[in-house]
Amino acid sequence: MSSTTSTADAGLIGLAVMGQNLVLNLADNGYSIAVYNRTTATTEEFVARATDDQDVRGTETIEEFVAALSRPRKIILLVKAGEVVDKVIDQLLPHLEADDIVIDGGNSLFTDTQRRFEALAEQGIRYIGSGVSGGEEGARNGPSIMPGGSADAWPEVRDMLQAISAKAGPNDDEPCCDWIGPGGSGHYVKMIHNGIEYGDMQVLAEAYLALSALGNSPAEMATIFDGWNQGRLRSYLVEITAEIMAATDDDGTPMIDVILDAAGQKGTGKWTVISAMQLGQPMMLVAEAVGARMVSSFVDVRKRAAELLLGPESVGLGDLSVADVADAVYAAKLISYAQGFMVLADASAENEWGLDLASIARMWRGGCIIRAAFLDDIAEAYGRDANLVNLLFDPFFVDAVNASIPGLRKTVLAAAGAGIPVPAYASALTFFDGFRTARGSANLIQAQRDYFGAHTYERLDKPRGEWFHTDWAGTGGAATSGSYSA
Ligand code: NBP
Repeated sequence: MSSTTSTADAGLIGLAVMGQNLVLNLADNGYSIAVYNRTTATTEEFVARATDDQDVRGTETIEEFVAALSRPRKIILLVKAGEVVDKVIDQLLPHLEADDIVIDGGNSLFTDTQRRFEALAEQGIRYIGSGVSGGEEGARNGPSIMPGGSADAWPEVRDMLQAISAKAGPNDDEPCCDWIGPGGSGHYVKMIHNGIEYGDMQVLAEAYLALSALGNSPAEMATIFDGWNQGRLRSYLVEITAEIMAATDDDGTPMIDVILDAAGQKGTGKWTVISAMQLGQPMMLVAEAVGARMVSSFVDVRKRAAELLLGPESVGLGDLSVADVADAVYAAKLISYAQGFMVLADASAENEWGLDLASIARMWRGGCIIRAAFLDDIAEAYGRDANLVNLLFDPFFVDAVNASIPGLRKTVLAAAGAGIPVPAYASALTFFDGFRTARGSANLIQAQRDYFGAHTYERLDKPRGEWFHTDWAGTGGAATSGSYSA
């Protein structure tokens, strides 16, 4: 299809919504790009729409595509995540040479990326698994890009990826793209981003329920969310929520009132929670967000339950105010991000990735769905102390969470009393109260475990690491179950 004789700077496979927009972004930044798509008609149609100053070159076969690229080749994949990525890599491999660079920009599971990174390294091919966040608009105008994998490939693709990424910072000139780490770490960080995104959305959905119960119309909520977007809650999701509340259908009905309340999900929230659980990290707000989407999808069952199951007699919210709900949103977000960064820190240690948490917070300040003013605060906290044990221990966050927790507590109490489900808020509050309780109730759990399974326990009056067993019922012996752990 192309008549250009020089080779292209880079190539991209997969011309659906993300691929097309990323190519246009690359072309606008002065890169010549060869493109290939399984369905050739899509390639033809796309290339025909490129303007004269966008150097986009269509190819019809993988062979033609690979031959169109400068060496070492830089090939971005934006195909459907899963086995399609493996299929496309298998098609490419016979035509690639040592040192070529393959960049998977899709939402691949990080363990798949780790496997592909290792398999391609054996053949001398460098592999980068890179999360790209920001959807269609981000891909076109500047996404947040989270690349990880073959470190020696980074200097060769850095300029290109940073050129097309979003920019943030005081002068809007700091790229929201930096090296994440080895193996599957880039896709891991993108997965955690998506998990946090689930949490942020649920936190706002619960604010919508509470604000509705306080008697606010969608138009009034548009004003409230817009107000929130001018202060500490300033973020892309609050901004679009204000716009959604203001939008009306053709007949003037608020759009929010005509949309079925059954949420979809593609799996990254679930993956996040599974990974957090495997690490032993309680990323519970996101777990509740995933669960809430699941409950929402039981549309018919919920209708039946609404007929059978009783709520409280009073549905009033007492003296709950809009300001309390704003505090609930803020406190829940602080706790959710603290949980997310606990997971990142643990995953980094477990996998020896050396993640730079301040750099990750900076990368999320622009282009991506969770971009928000307070990511600056997170970056500053990890800038002050890279080994911060917990985000909530940073002086800024200590003050911020202590000041907003009363509003969260009041919102959870009021919602529980009125029978309004606020799983993310309740989970955040429960985590907060558990986290700040120096002596909790797990002594009973340990006693129970020792009673029925001889799992042993530690004592307050003995050093940590010394294990004891009691013959609780007088029917057991001294044998313990030291090797058994759940
Ligand atoms: P899709 O995820 O819908 O994938 C469509 C692309 O995959 C098309 O180019 C299609 O070619 C190609 N493809 C398929 Br399907 N099967 C193929 C096969 N067997 N061999 C070769 N190509 C095949 O596209 P998308 O929504 O642009 O997303 C691309 C990636 O970016 C995904 O991993 C996605 O999860 C991720 N992502 C998407 C968004 C978003 O907002 N959409 C945001 C962030 C990340 P065809 O034209 O021939 O069918």
